[in-house]
Amino acid sequence: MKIEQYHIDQHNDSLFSRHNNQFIFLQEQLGEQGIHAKDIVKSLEAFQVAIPSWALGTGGTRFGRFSGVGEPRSLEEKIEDVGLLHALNRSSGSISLHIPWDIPGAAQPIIDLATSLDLKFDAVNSNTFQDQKDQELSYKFGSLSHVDAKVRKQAVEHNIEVIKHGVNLGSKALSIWLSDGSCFPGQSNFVKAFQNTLESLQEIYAALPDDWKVYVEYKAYEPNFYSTVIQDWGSSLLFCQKLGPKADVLVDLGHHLPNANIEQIVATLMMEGRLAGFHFNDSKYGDDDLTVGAIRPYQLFLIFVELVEGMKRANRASDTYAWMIDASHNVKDPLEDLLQSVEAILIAQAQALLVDRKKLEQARNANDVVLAQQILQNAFRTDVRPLVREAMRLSGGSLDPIGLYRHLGVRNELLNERGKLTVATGL
Ligand code: PSV
Ligand code: MN
Ligand code: MN
Repeated sequence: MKIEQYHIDQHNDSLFSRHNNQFIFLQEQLGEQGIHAKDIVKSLEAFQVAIPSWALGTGGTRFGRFSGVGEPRSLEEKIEDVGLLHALNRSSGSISLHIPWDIPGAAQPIIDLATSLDLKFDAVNSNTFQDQKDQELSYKFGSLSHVDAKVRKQAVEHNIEVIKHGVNLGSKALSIWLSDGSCFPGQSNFVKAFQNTLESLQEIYAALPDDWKVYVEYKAYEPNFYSTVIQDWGSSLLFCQKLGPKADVLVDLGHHLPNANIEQIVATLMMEGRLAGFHFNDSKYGDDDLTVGAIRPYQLFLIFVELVEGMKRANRASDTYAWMIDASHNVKDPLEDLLQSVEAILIAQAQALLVDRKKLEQARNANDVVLAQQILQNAFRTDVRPLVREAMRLSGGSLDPIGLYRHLGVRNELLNERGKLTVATGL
């Protein structure tokens, strides 16, 4: 299944007049406030969000997995699925692989396929949170932190292997998420677990090519429910500071304790120049991995207020950070779900770009709390969807990605090609 440009153009033609009216109206409204809609559209066009290979199949819960139809059966088909997303929204121009869920064979045909769909390879992810078939030593009691040096060595070697796969594909970063920790008080020596992990990470760090980065992801709990070795942004930052400039902190929205002020964490990490990027998702209770913006869109907006400010202060373009979706669940078509997530990210970014920073600073300096809140909420309450649509249209994408996806019967086509009982590899 391939979505051709003429499919997009024809569909856009039928929607253009309505869209254009909405865009021009909003452009005028923003113009009256001194905001240039076209500048925002340009920033949105440049913003690319990586798609994780493990989100292309229907996710599971620990109680069961109800697989969808036409799911990708191989890495090639996963790349094709991301190609469909990118054709529709022009904002999903890369794929993030999880190894060994994805084992690239010969690199060149994989690269050629990705290039033909205008895709790049984002960070590669290692996996030492599961035992694989034929694996010599078990990760049941940890990997990079394990009390046994032989297990740590095996986990380090796996990460180095993942770097090699990434180098072959043109990735530039390794993402590490450890499930290491303990389920019961007394089970683990916190200090030794930290030090073992640091030593292991140092070995991995030493194997990074010059132009590579390592992203250190933290998570407060799950699957270990008493302690995790890299439990929060402070621990992650500590590891990164000890490792060196190629290590930065990766923030996954779902990995915080309830009610954590994530936007403040983001501001602090950006102030220190140590934010690697994001795993976007949403949650009501824990690491729910729900569609981005589905539960707490205001929080997402507030995070983007800090991201936009931090990028400006550091004079760094958005493509120097790692933006990825890390969401997947069991009741939606995964491709439609990912389209919703990308749209939510662009909406939050557009809203954050509306914030009048000068006025906000003035209000803060005058301790005008009401005005400061108003400035943020006015931006948040603006319907910026015409800006997002315009950005997608101008970069060759669809004005209504999900509408076109349904209109073309993409899932049905995939069902015909791949069959009913396919099970995506991965989660
Ligand atoms: C763990 O919850 C996580 O957020 C990590 O990023 C993993 O790589 C990913 O989900 C898939 O398990
Ligand atoms: Mn994650
Ligand atoms: Mn997670």
